[in-house]
Amino acid sequence: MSILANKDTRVVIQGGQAGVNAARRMAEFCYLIKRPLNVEAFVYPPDAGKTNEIPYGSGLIAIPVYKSIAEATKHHPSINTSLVYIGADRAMKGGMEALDDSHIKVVSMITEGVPEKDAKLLGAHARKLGKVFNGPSSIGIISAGACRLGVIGGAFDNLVLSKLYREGSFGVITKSGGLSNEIIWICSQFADGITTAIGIGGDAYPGTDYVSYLEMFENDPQTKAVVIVGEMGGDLEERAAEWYGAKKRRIKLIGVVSGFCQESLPKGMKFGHAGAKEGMKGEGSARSKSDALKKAGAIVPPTFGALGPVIKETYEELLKSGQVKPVVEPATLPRLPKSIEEAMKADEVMVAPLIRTTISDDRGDEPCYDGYPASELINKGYEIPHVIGLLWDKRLISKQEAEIIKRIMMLSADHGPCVSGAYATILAACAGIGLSQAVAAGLIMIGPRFGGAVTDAGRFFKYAVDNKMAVDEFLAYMKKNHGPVPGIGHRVKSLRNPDKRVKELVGYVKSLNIKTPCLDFALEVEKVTAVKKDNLILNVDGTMAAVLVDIGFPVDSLNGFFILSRTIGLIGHWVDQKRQESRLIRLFDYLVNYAAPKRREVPPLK
Ligand code: Q5B
Repeated sequence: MSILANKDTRVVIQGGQAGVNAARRMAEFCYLIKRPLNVEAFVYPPDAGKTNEIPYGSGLIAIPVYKSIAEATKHHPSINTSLVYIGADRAMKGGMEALDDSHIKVVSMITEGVPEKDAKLLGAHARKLGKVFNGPSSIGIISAGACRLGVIGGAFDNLVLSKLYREGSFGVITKSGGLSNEIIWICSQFADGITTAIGIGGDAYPGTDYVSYLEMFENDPQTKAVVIVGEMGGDLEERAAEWYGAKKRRIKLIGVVSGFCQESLPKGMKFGHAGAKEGMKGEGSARSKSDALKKAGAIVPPTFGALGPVIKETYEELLKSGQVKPVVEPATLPRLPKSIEEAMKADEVMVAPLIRTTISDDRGDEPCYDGYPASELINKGYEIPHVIGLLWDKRLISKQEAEIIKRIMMLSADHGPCVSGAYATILAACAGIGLSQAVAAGLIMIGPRFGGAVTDAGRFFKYAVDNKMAVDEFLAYMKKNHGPVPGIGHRVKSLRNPDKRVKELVGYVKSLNIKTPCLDFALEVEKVTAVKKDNLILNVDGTMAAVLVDIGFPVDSLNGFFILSRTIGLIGHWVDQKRQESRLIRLFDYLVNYAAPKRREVPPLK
């Protein structure tokens, strides 16, 4: 048996992420005791309609989130308990909502910092309704082998060490969350463990006092002794002593009160818990509380360190009298599955990686490009072209190569609003499309005719050079096997209207006196094609391609140079339209050649 939380406890958690974390802890306990998850629902209006995924063993359980307690209990009528983990300002409203629901009998509140007047109202309301309000600032309630409500008990390993997978004979009531785990552990090491442990919270006005819980333990035949851990301030311990001494009780009471240090400290010291206030004129002090407990017949160890031996002594007496039987521990216990990260750290699994990268790594404090920390590259004077070199070709390019790339990018960053890419981005911007999608619309235009001929131009010029082809031979080969020569031809540029970008780039590269076999070949091709038709010049794609192949960039990366630099222009066009608050574009009829059939009658349907 157990009190407050048992195998029939079905929980609604009022709270967001903090509540989800509590549910995870509760699921770990359910997994340990091989019972289904006892959390049925969440109430958290901002996430209503969604589900929270709670890990259980190696799986995930989807728990629905509702707007209100009424909605949660309507869909899950077996809910009888609420765990409240919402902000202190909303805690009273949430607690009241739970108390007022006819399904709910126990409300435990983890929330800290709840105003004292709210806590008093919640406690009084629960008493009026004959329900239990535990907390605020309560770590929760745990019944060994049956139910965990809240985060009490600590991590999974601690649950096992504290033997919470099966019932013992000791009840525990504490104000302190941290101490509750310690006392549970002591009961499991010096005796046979706990039945139920309750954190009542360290606030000045806990919703339920020791006496109410002592009554419940007195009526629970499995609980043979109860350990209460009190602290100075208030009169909960005195009232517990009064209750215990009032008549012969079935349970043994072991009491320990912290705060003797107060006697050696200057007056007016503040202590951790809001409820741990200095006693007036010796009343409410640790000593007077301990004396009251002793006088009532409770077992009071002289120091905190003597608590374990006292519990042990009590347990041995219970054994001797036959009130408890020695426990036989289960041979095996469920083990919480490790996460992949944990298992890998322990060298227990080998995972075949899903992807392989050879260019960058961000697992340290900053990204490393091909091994070089970004900040070090900056501080040593490297620039964007060097980053391109590292990420696209895995090499630290020279100053000269970087200068060529910088110029390529500057020359191809934009070519006005009329080219396919910019026009597409402008159309999208005017239709109200966002930056990334509008730029993507422009980028989609980059292909074999517009801007995306760089890679193929590089590939074929390189093929010709590698195979020592003559220009005529190359043109015949292209005509027969591939069609128009990529990198040759322009819609508006021609011998009469030369492309200054091409002249600029060729002029600069030639001035460097480096070997440029591809560029030389491309210029020879232009000499032949431009004679046939004056717009069949070496275009910007072809020039970039030839130069980049000459400085050693891999052919497959070449379109990237146009894509990267033209993205600068596309962003500019989007921002420009946005700045002007441009209206939706609709094509004028006079710009369309309507070659469709004239209007005619639709024949009857056959
Ligand atoms: N003919 C660029 O053509 C264009 C030929 C050819 C042999 C060729 C065309 C082409 C290869 C792809 C290329 C990049 C489609 C261009 C760029 C960036 C830009 C853009 C901007 C910027 C233009 C008419 C006659 C036909 C064709 C023949 C054409 N090209 N023969 N080799 N390469 N080039 N693209 O003027 O006998 O009449 O049937 O595909 O390199 O995109 O500023 O606008 O920065 O944004 O529309 O500079 O050259 O001519 O296709 O009607 O052809 O010429 O076979 O012969 P057009 P088409 P025929 S730079």
